[in-house]
Amino acid sequence: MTDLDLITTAQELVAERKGILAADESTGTITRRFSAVGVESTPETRRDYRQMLFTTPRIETFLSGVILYDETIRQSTTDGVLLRDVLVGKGIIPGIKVDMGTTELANFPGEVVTEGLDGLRERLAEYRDMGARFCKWRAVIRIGDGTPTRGNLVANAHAMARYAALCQEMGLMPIVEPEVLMDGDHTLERCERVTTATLHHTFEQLFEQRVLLEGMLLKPNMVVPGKGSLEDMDPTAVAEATLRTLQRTVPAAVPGVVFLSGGQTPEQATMNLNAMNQMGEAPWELTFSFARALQGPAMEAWSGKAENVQIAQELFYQRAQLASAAREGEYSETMERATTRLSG
Ligand code: 5MM
Repeated sequence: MTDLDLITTAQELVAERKGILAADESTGTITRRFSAVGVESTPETRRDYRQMLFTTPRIETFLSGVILYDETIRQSTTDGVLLRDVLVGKGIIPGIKVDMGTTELANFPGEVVTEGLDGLRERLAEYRDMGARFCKWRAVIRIGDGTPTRGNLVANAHAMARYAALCQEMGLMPIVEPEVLMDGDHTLERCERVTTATLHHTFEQLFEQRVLLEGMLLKPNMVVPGKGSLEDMDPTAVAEATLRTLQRTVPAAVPGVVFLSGGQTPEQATMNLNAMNQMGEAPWELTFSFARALQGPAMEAWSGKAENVQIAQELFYQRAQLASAAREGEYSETMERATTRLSG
Protein backbone atom coordinates (compact mmCIF):
# COMPACT_ATOMS: atom_id res chain seq x y z
CA MET A 1 0.00 0.00 0.00
CA THR A 2 1.23 3.45 -0.92
CA ASP A 3 0.03 6.98 -0.31
CA LEU A 4 -1.59 6.69 -3.72
CA ASP A 5 -3.73 3.75 -2.54
CA LEU A 6 -4.93 5.75 0.48
CA ILE A 7 -5.76 8.71 -1.74
CA THR A 8 -7.57 6.46 -4.25
CA THR A 9 -9.70 4.88 -1.49
CA ALA A 10 -10.64 8.29 -0.10
CA GLN A 11 -11.58 9.54 -3.56
CA GLU A 12 -13.58 6.40 -4.43
CA LEU A 13 -15.59 6.76 -1.22
CA VAL A 14 -16.66 10.29 -2.13
CA ALA A 15 -17.31 9.53 -5.81
CA GLU A 16 -20.08 11.37 -7.63
CA ARG A 17 -23.62 10.43 -6.50
CA LYS A 18 -22.31 8.15 -3.76
CA GLY A 19 -21.92 8.10 0.00
CA ILE A 20 -21.28 5.69 2.86
CA LEU A 21 -23.62 3.52 4.94
CA ALA A 22 -22.57 3.47 8.60
CA ALA A 23 -23.60 -0.01 9.75
CA ASP A 24 -21.02 -0.14 12.53
CA GLU A 25 -23.31 0.09 15.54
CA SER A 26 -21.63 -1.70 18.43
CA THR A 27 -23.64 -4.50 20.04
CA GLY A 28 -24.95 -2.16 22.77
CA THR A 29 -26.10 0.45 20.25
CA ILE A 30 -27.81 -1.97 17.83
CA THR A 31 -29.47 -3.68 20.79
CA ARG A 32 -31.00 -0.34 21.83
CA ARG A 33 -32.12 0.34 18.24
CA PHE A 34 -33.63 -3.17 17.89
CA SER A 35 -35.36 -2.86 21.24
CA ALA A 36 -37.11 0.32 20.02
CA VAL A 37 -38.73 -1.73 17.21
CA GLY A 38 -39.37 -4.82 19.35
CA VAL A 39 -36.58 -7.03 17.97
CA GLU A 40 -34.43 -9.25 20.17
CA SER A 41 -30.72 -8.63 19.57
CA THR A 42 -28.79 -11.85 18.94
CA PRO A 43 -25.88 -12.60 16.58
CA GLU A 44 -28.44 -14.13 14.19
CA THR A 45 -30.90 -11.20 14.18
CA ARG A 46 -28.02 -8.77 13.73
CA ARG A 47 -26.74 -10.90 10.83
CA ASP A 48 -30.22 -11.13 9.26
CA TYR A 49 -30.69 -7.37 9.50
CA ARG A 50 -27.34 -6.48 7.99
CA GLN A 51 -27.71 -9.16 5.31
CA MET A 52 -31.01 -7.51 4.37
CA LEU A 53 -29.35 -4.10 4.02
CA PHE A 54 -26.33 -5.29 2.04
CA THR A 55 -28.33 -7.47 -0.38
CA THR A 56 -30.79 -4.69 -1.26
CA PRO A 57 -31.06 -4.79 -5.07
CA ARG A 58 -29.05 -2.02 -6.83
CA ILE A 59 -28.03 -0.33 -3.55
CA GLU A 60 -24.52 -0.05 -5.01
CA THR A 61 -25.85 2.77 -7.23
CA PHE A 62 -25.75 5.03 -4.16
CA LEU A 63 -23.24 3.44 -1.79
CA SER A 64 -19.46 3.63 -2.23
CA GLY A 65 -18.67 2.01 1.12
CA VAL A 66 -20.10 0.41 4.24
CA ILE A 67 -18.61 0.72 7.73
CA LEU A 68 -18.81 -2.63 9.52
CA TYR A 69 -18.56 -3.67 13.16
CA ASP A 70 -16.12 -6.38 14.29
CA GLU A 71 -18.89 -8.98 14.59
CA THR A 72 -20.26 -8.24 11.11
CA ILE A 73 -16.95 -8.41 9.24
CA ARG A 74 -16.65 -12.03 10.46
CA GLN A 75 -20.27 -13.08 9.71
CA SER A 76 -21.71 -14.91 6.70
CA THR A 77 -25.13 -14.77 5.05
CA THR A 78 -27.64 -17.55 5.55
CA ASP A 79 -26.20 -19.01 2.29
CA GLY A 80 -22.69 -19.05 3.74
CA VAL A 81 -21.22 -16.06 1.86
CA LEU A 82 -19.14 -13.68 3.99
CA LEU A 83 -21.07 -10.41 4.38
CA ARG A 84 -17.91 -8.50 3.45
CA ASP A 85 -17.75 -10.48 0.18
CA VAL A 86 -21.36 -9.56 -0.60
CA LEU A 87 -20.25 -5.91 -0.49
CA VAL A 88 -17.11 -6.46 -2.55
CA GLY A 89 -19.21 -8.35 -5.13
CA LYS A 90 -21.33 -5.23 -5.56
CA GLY A 91 -18.30 -2.94 -5.88
CA ILE A 92 -18.88 -1.49 -2.39
CA ILE A 93 -15.75 -0.91 -0.29
CA PRO A 94 -15.80 -2.56 3.16
CA GLY A 95 -14.55 -0.53 6.10
CA ILE A 96 -14.36 -1.20 9.83
CA LYS A 97 -14.96 0.70 13.06
CA VAL A 98 -11.82 0.25 15.17
CA ASP A 99 -12.40 2.40 18.24
CA MET A 100 -13.40 0.61 21.45
CA GLY A 101 -15.95 3.15 22.63
CA THR A 102 -15.73 5.90 25.20
CA THR A 103 -14.76 6.08 28.86
CA GLU A 104 -14.91 8.91 31.42
CA LEU A 105 -11.86 11.18 31.05
CA ALA A 106 -10.02 11.32 34.38
CA ASN A 107 -10.10 14.80 35.98
CA PHE A 108 -12.80 15.98 33.54
CA PRO A 109 -16.19 15.19 35.13
CA GLY A 110 -18.93 14.55 32.57
CA GLU A 111 -16.53 14.33 29.62
CA VAL A 112 -15.44 11.21 27.74
CA VAL A 113 -12.47 10.08 25.70
CA THR A 114 -12.42 7.32 23.08
CA GLU A 115 -10.27 4.24 23.72
CA GLY A 116 -8.73 1.66 21.39
CA LEU A 117 -5.10 2.56 20.66
CA ASP A 118 -3.62 -0.36 22.64
CA GLY A 119 -3.00 -3.26 20.24
CA LEU A 120 -4.45 -1.28 17.34
CA ARG A 121 -1.59 -2.01 14.93
CA GLU A 122 -2.22 -5.77 15.26
CA ARG A 123 -6.01 -5.39 14.92
CA LEU A 124 -5.53 -3.27 11.79
CA ALA A 125 -3.33 -5.96 10.25
CA GLU A 126 -6.08 -8.54 10.80
CA TYR A 127 -8.81 -6.30 9.34
CA ARG A 128 -6.61 -5.49 6.33
CA ASP A 129 -6.12 -9.23 5.74
CA MET A 130 -9.91 -9.64 5.85
CA GLY A 131 -10.25 -7.10 3.03
CA ALA A 132 -11.11 -3.87 4.84
CA ARG A 133 -9.78 -0.82 2.98
CA PHE A 134 -10.73 1.90 5.42
CA CYS A 135 -11.38 2.45 9.12
CA LYS A 136 -13.41 4.70 11.40
CA TRP A 137 -12.84 6.13 14.90
CA ARG A 138 -15.41 8.31 16.66
CA ALA A 139 -14.79 10.89 19.38
CA VAL A 140 -17.81 12.09 21.36
CA ILE A 141 -17.99 15.72 22.47
CA ARG A 142 -20.81 16.80 24.79
CA ILE A 143 -22.01 20.38 25.04
CA GLY A 144 -22.89 21.25 28.63
CA ASP A 145 -22.41 23.81 31.34
CA GLY A 146 -18.71 24.66 30.97
CA THR A 147 -18.02 21.75 28.60
CA PRO A 148 -16.36 20.76 26.42
CA THR A 149 -13.09 21.80 28.01
CA ARG A 150 -9.88 22.37 26.10
CA GLY A 151 -8.30 19.40 27.90
CA ASN A 152 -11.06 17.10 26.65
CA LEU A 153 -10.86 18.36 23.06
CA VAL A 154 -7.07 17.93 22.97
CA ALA A 155 -7.22 14.41 24.48
CA ASN A 156 -9.77 13.26 21.88
CA ALA A 157 -7.98 14.98 19.01
CA HIS A 158 -4.67 13.38 20.01
CA ALA A 159 -6.22 9.89 20.11
CA MET A 160 -7.86 10.41 16.69
CA ALA A 161 -4.57 11.57 15.20
CA ARG A 162 -2.66 8.58 16.64
CA TYR A 163 -5.36 6.30 15.19
CA ALA A 164 -5.21 7.98 11.78
CA ALA A 165 -1.41 7.76 11.63
CA LEU A 166 -1.48 4.04 12.50
CA CYS A 167 -4.15 3.37 9.86
CA GLN A 168 -2.10 5.06 7.16
CA GLU A 169 1.02 3.15 8.22
CA MET A 170 -0.99 -0.07 7.77
CA GLY A 171 -2.41 1.00 4.38
CA LEU A 172 -5.93 1.63 5.65
CA MET A 173 -7.63 4.95 4.86
CA PRO A 174 -8.82 6.60 8.13
CA ILE A 175 -12.17 8.30 8.60
CA VAL A 176 -11.82 10.72 11.50
CA GLU A 177 -15.14 11.30 13.27
CA PRO A 178 -15.31 14.01 15.92
CA GLU A 179 -19.02 14.16 16.83
CA VAL A 180 -20.40 17.11 18.76
CA LEU A 181 -23.62 15.62 20.12
CA MET A 182 -27.05 17.15 19.47
CA ASP A 183 -28.06 16.39 23.09
CA GLY A 184 -28.94 19.54 25.02
CA ASP A 185 -30.81 22.79 24.60
CA HIS A 186 -27.90 24.76 23.14
CA THR A 187 -28.29 27.13 20.22
CA LEU A 188 -26.99 26.62 16.69
CA GLU A 189 -24.49 29.38 17.43
CA ARG A 190 -23.06 27.45 20.45
CA CYS A 191 -22.84 24.30 18.31
CA GLU A 192 -20.89 26.33 15.75
CA ARG A 193 -18.41 27.58 18.36
CA VAL A 194 -17.88 24.12 19.85
CA THR A 195 -17.59 22.41 16.43
CA THR A 196 -15.09 25.06 15.32
CA ALA A 197 -12.92 24.44 18.41
CA THR A 198 -13.25 20.65 18.03
CA LEU A 199 -12.15 20.67 14.38
CA HIS A 200 -9.38 23.18 15.09
CA HIS A 201 -7.83 20.83 17.69
CA THR A 202 -8.47 17.80 15.47
CA PHE A 203 -6.49 19.19 12.53
CA GLU A 204 -3.75 20.56 14.79
CA GLN A 205 -3.17 17.03 16.15
CA LEU A 206 -3.45 15.45 12.69
CA PHE A 207 -0.67 17.81 11.60
CA GLU A 208 1.44 16.98 14.69
CA GLN A 209 1.11 13.24 13.98
CA ARG A 210 2.04 13.76 10.28
CA VAL A 211 -1.21 12.40 8.90
CA LEU A 212 -1.52 12.62 5.11
CA LEU A 213 -4.57 14.86 4.65
CA GLU A 214 -5.14 13.72 1.05
CA GLY A 215 -5.45 10.14 2.33
CA MET A 216 -8.17 10.64 4.96
CA LEU A 217 -11.81 11.69 5.22
CA LEU A 218 -13.53 13.79 7.90
CA LYS A 219 -16.87 12.66 9.37
CA PRO A 220 -18.23 15.58 11.41
CA ASN A 221 -21.62 16.56 12.77
CA MET A 222 -23.57 19.21 10.92
CA VAL A 223 -23.87 22.48 12.86
CA VAL A 224 -27.41 22.30 14.25
CA PRO A 225 -29.33 23.54 17.31
CA GLY A 226 -29.54 21.10 20.26
CA LYS A 227 -32.42 18.64 20.34
CA GLY A 228 -33.96 20.47 23.31
CA SER A 229 -33.50 23.92 21.77
CA LEU A 230 -36.51 25.97 20.77
CA GLU A 231 -34.74 27.05 17.56
CA ASP A 232 -36.12 25.74 14.27
CA MET A 233 -33.93 23.51 12.09
CA ASP A 234 -33.56 25.83 9.09
CA PRO A 235 -31.56 24.14 6.28
CA THR A 236 -30.13 27.42 4.99
CA ALA A 237 -28.93 28.43 8.47
CA VAL A 238 -27.51 24.94 9.09
CA ALA A 239 -25.74 24.88 5.71
CA GLU A 240 -24.25 28.37 6.15
CA ALA A 241 -23.02 27.67 9.69
CA THR A 242 -21.63 24.23 8.79
CA LEU A 243 -19.79 25.48 5.70
CA ARG A 244 -18.41 28.50 7.59
CA THR A 245 -17.15 26.17 10.34
CA LEU A 246 -15.51 23.78 7.88
CA GLN A 247 -13.96 26.61 5.86
CA ARG A 248 -12.34 27.99 9.03
CA THR A 249 -10.89 24.67 10.18
CA VAL A 250 -10.54 21.98 7.47
CA PRO A 251 -7.65 22.16 4.98
CA ALA A 252 -8.64 21.97 1.31
CA ALA A 253 -6.25 19.01 0.90
CA VAL A 254 -8.83 16.75 2.61
CA PRO A 255 -10.75 15.13 -0.29
CA GLY A 256 -14.13 14.83 1.37
CA VAL A 257 -16.42 15.48 4.28
CA VAL A 258 -18.85 12.62 4.98
CA PHE A 259 -21.46 13.77 7.47
CA LEU A 260 -23.04 11.77 10.27
CA SER A 261 -26.77 12.31 10.83
CA GLY A 262 -26.51 12.45 14.63
CA GLY A 263 -30.18 11.94 15.53
CA GLN A 264 -31.67 14.29 12.95
CA THR A 265 -34.67 12.82 11.14
CA PRO A 266 -33.84 11.30 7.75
CA GLU A 267 -35.62 14.23 6.07
CA GLN A 268 -33.68 16.87 8.07
CA ALA A 269 -30.28 15.28 7.48
CA THR A 270 -31.01 14.91 3.76
CA MET A 271 -32.35 18.45 3.41
CA ASN A 272 -29.35 19.93 5.24
CA LEU A 273 -26.84 18.02 3.10
CA ASN A 274 -28.70 19.16 0.01
CA ALA A 275 -28.62 22.83 1.13
CA MET A 276 -24.83 22.62 1.56
CA ASN A 277 -24.32 21.11 -1.88
CA GLN A 278 -26.58 23.74 -3.45
CA MET A 279 -24.38 26.50 -2.04
CA GLY A 280 -21.56 25.14 -4.19
CA GLU A 281 -18.72 26.87 -2.30
CA ALA A 282 -16.83 23.93 -0.87
CA PRO A 283 -13.31 22.74 -1.79
CA TRP A 284 -14.20 19.21 -0.53
CA GLU A 285 -16.76 16.68 -1.73
CA LEU A 286 -19.71 16.81 0.69
CA THR A 287 -21.58 13.55 1.13
CA PHE A 288 -23.19 11.27 3.70
CA SER A 289 -22.01 8.58 6.10
CA PHE A 290 -25.36 8.18 7.82
CA ALA A 291 -26.53 5.35 10.05
CA ARG A 292 -29.96 6.33 11.41
CA ALA A 293 -30.90 8.66 8.53
CA LEU A 294 -30.45 5.78 6.04
CA GLN A 295 -31.61 2.86 8.17
CA GLY A 296 -34.39 4.26 10.38
CA PRO A 297 -37.50 3.64 8.22
CA ALA A 298 -36.16 0.27 6.99
CA MET A 299 -35.43 -1.00 10.50
CA GLU A 300 -38.89 -0.02 11.68
CA ALA A 301 -40.61 -1.68 8.70
CA TRP A 302 -38.50 -4.85 9.07
CA SER A 303 -39.26 -5.36 12.77
CA GLY A 304 -37.42 -8.67 12.68
CA LYS A 305 -39.88 -10.41 10.33
CA ALA A 306 -38.82 -12.21 7.14
CA GLU A 307 -42.07 -11.23 5.40
CA ASN A 308 -41.10 -7.52 5.78
CA VAL A 309 -37.70 -7.80 4.08
CA GLN A 310 -38.89 -6.58 0.67
CA ILE A 311 -40.63 -3.43 1.92
CA ALA A 312 -37.72 -2.70 4.28
CA GLN A 313 -35.25 -2.99 1.38
CA GLU A 314 -37.42 -0.64 -0.70
CA LEU A 315 -37.39 1.94 2.11
CA PHE A 316 -33.64 1.60 2.53
CA TYR A 317 -33.15 2.01 -1.22
CA GLN A 318 -35.34 5.14 -1.22
CA ARG A 319 -33.43 6.81 1.63
CA ALA A 320 -30.11 6.05 -0.09
CA GLN A 321 -31.48 7.43 -3.38
CA LEU A 322 -32.60 10.66 -1.67
CA ALA A 323 -29.26 11.03 0.15
CA SER A 324 -27.50 10.53 -3.19
CA ALA A 325 -29.62 13.30 -4.71
CA ALA A 326 -28.74 15.56 -1.76
CA ARG A 327 -25.05 14.78 -2.31
CA GLU A 328 -25.51 16.47 -5.73
CA GLY A 329 -27.78 19.28 -4.47
CA GLU A 330 -30.67 17.79 -6.46
CA TYR A 331 -32.97 16.73 -3.60
CA SER A 332 -36.36 18.42 -3.20
CA GLU A 333 -39.40 18.16 -0.98
CA THR A 334 -41.31 17.00 -4.06
CA MET A 335 -38.96 14.03 -4.34
CA GLU A 336 -39.43 13.31 -0.64
CA ARG A 337 -43.22 13.43 -0.96
CA ALA A 338 -43.20 11.22 -4.06
CA THR A 339 -41.11 8.66 -2.17
CA THR A 340 -43.42 8.79 0.85
CA ARG A 341 -46.43 8.17 -1.41
CA LEU A 342 -44.73 5.12 -2.94
CA SER A 343 -43.98 3.61 0.44
CA GLY A 344 -47.19 4.72 2.17
C1 5MM B 1 -22.69 9.15 15.23
O1 5MM B 1 -22.83 7.80 14.90
C2 5MM B 1 -22.30 7.42 13.65
C3 5MM B 1 -23.19 7.87 12.51
O2 5MM B 1 -24.51 7.45 12.78
P1 5MM B 1 -25.73 8.48 12.67
O3 5MM B 1 -25.80 8.89 11.23
O4 5MM B 1 -26.93 7.69 13.12
O5 5MM B 1 -25.42 9.64 13.58
C4 5MM B 1 -22.15 5.91 13.65
O6 5MM B 1 -21.29 5.51 12.62
C5 5MM B 1 -21.61 5.45 14.99
O7 5MM B 1 -20.29 5.85 15.12
C6 5MM B 1 -21.75 3.93 15.02
O8 5MM B 1 -23.11 3.64 15.02
C7 5MM B 1 -21.08 3.31 16.25
O9 5MM B 1 -21.64 3.85 17.41
P2 5MM B 1 -21.32 3.21 18.84
O10 5MM B 1 -21.93 4.19 19.81
O11 5MM B 1 -22.00 1.89 18.90
O12 5MM B 1 -19.85 3.11 18.98
